Amino acid sequence: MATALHHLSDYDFDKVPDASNMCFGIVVAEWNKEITGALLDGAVRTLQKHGCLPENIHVKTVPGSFELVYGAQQMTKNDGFDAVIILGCVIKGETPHFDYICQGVTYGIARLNASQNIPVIYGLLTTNDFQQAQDRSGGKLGNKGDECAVDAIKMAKF
Ligand code: DLZ
Repeated sequence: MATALHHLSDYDFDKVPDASNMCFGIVVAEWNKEITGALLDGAVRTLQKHGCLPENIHVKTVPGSFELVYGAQQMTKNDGFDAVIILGCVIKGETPHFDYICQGVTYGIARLNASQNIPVIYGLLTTNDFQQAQDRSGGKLGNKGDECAVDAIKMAKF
């Protein structure tokens, strides 16, 4: 989680493996696309910073965060990927809908990680408001997309 003590884009560059022979799938939700587009930019930029070739980054969109589980499951069926990243943003509204979507995605991705051979990295922002989402998608607390890219490379190596 991003806190005053942890900036999402801060990491030790030298501890990240070389990604020049790796291939990644990214599933990104269209809901709150100003935020998810910024998460995607961060993830792609960081993968490339560590040597991943643009043609080895495969991006697919889904309508909303709830569909990220299906999208990730389809991608994990492709042996060519070393890791899959999901990117979404759920912002709390006036009803309990937020809780159901967040729980559904979280359990779904956890289940995929326990049952498939390809690691799935959890890039879901779950925020109380739009400002908190902006702060974590390239704003004052960094970019969750950067963090997910670094984690995807590390897990691919694992
Ligand atoms: C319906 C809905 C709502 C209210 N809010 C969000 C949101 O903040 N972020 C998001 O990614 N998706 C939202 N959705 C859409 C659901 O994730 C899903 O796409 C629909 O319920 C259709 O399955």
